[in-house]
Amino acid sequence: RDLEGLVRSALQKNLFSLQFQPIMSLPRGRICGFEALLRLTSEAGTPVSPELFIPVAEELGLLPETGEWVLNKACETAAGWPDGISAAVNLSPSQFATGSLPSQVQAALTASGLAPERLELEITEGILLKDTDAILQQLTELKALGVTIVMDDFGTGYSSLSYLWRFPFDKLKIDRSFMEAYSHSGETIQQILKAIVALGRALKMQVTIEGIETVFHARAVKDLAIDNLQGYLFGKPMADVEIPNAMLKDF
Ligand code: G
Ligand code: G
Ligand code: MN
Ligand code: NA
Repeated sequence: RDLEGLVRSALQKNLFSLQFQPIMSLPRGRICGFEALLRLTSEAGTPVSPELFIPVAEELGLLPETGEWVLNKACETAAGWPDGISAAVNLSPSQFATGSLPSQVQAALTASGLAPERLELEITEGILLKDTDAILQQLTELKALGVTIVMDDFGTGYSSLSYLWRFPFDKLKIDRSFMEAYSHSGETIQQILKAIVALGRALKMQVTIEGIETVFHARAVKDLAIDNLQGYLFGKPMADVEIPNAMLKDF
């Protein structure tokens, strides 16, 4: 297939890029970081959706290498931001398969000079389904580097709760499907979010809600004592050069 060829040649042809979406910290409502999101643009200039190319890259076994590129690029970019602003990087299951992820992360930090406290690693529960011991070992090594481990898309999937005590997460990122349902099931969603925040607090984990698209959404979560918010209301993913200077202030 065409897409396969494109994905295969993308690193070599320099067709990958990163966009960065702001993450807000509460209660002050300041930007405390950006999530790095991988983008692929064909040689003809057509953007390819990550929902299409990431699974293909994963199938082709190219994600460990691509993921290493993402780590290096994200750290290098973030090192150019003020000290108070961190970068969040998404990791895929296959990046854990080689066992070299902790040394890759260490290398990306060293090469960029980025302080480990300014790097967050987002993983979904899909990562945790297989080879539990090997994953746990690597997460423990990663934590020892001083980076933050985030459980992404929390609340979806099958058994998120059992992962909470088995793995050393610092932060829960509540899946945006909850905010999507807010307009028609607001009362129920409020109660679920309250319970998740209480759970996070009890486990000494920070809590992020994503998918905040409107002022209505922001108001809905205002009293929940959430640590971080993310969504189109605060900013869409953008290239580093497009980030307004006002967003890159050191507080
Ligand atoms: O912007 P958005 O459409 O980028 O992202 C779609 C999906 O792709 C999300 O689930 C997101 O987590 C994932 N994604 C984006 N960038 C990366 C990346 O660098 N690595 C991995 N593994 N997933 C990513
Ligand atoms: O799975 P993950 O949380 O890493 O997914 C990140 C994806 O979510 C990216 O595709 C990003 O573009 C998308 N995204 C970020 N904020 C919003 C939002 O407010 N609404 C919607 N629909 N998608 C969002
Ligand atoms: Mn994410
Ligand atoms: Na998510």
